[in-house]
Amino acid sequence: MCTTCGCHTPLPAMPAPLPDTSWESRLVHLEADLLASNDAQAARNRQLLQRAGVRALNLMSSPGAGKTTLLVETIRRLQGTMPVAVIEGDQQTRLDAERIEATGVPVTQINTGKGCHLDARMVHQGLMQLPLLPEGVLLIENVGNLVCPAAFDLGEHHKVVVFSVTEGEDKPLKYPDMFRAADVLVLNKCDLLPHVRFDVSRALDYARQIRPDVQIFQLSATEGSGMDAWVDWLRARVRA
Ligand SMILES: Nc1nc2c(ncn2[C@@H]2O[C@H](COP(=O)(O)OP(=O)(O)O)[C@@H](O)[C@H]2O)c(=O)[nH]1
Ligand SMILES: [Mg+2]
Repeated sequence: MCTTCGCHTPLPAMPAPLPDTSWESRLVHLEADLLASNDAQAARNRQLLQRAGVRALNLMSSPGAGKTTLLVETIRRLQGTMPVAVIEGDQQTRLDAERIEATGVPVTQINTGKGCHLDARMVHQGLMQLPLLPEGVLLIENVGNLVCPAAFDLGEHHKVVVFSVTEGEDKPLKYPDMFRAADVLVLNKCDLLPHVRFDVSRALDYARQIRPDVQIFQLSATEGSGMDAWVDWLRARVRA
């Protein structure tokens, strides 16, 4: 029935709705395509690592939480016991790669330019430049950022969030995607606890609210406390 005057004139068939071509909708599709293509490359990376017998860790944090320091100290403890290789991600410079080079292990630096995270394609390029030796570990340092790196699978076996005591307890609640994605949390700079207002149990409660099964290490990369437990865990994961 006609909805205007109430007569019984059959209404013309409604035209099919036009496809939603708004920029918001196109953006959502683009993002979904981008993540799907990233996931496909990440699966290929994972296969490559699996075949080579290499366990990969993706270290993420805000800038300055201590990822490179933790890597250098971890490498010092692992050297001579297993092959180690490193992919360094930063927007600019080779500064972190140089710090790793000084330890003597193979490293490749990826500069993302305007990009705020590593993606699986970049990591694949890095893999092509590194020796991947059986029963070894690949350590990937992501770009310092608590947001975007959480969304990009790189083909790693573990995502590690490095969270330092100078950042405030509330970061797990403010950046839940990152703290949900990471299966391992390293609470770094614990040597500074006497000097900063940071409630460790509250911070860890927040982290567990976001991810109840998160594996936690409390340490100081510079002073060395807590490093043994972290390195033992890493060794066990590589042997597993
Ligand atoms: N006191 C203290 N400082 C640390 C610790 N780990 C790293 N730092 C310092 O934090 C700063 C940033 O470290 P860096 O490893 O470059 O952080 P990244 O940006 O996450 O790679 C440097 O000045 C480090 O010396 C730690 O355990 N304790
Ligand atoms: Mg760094």
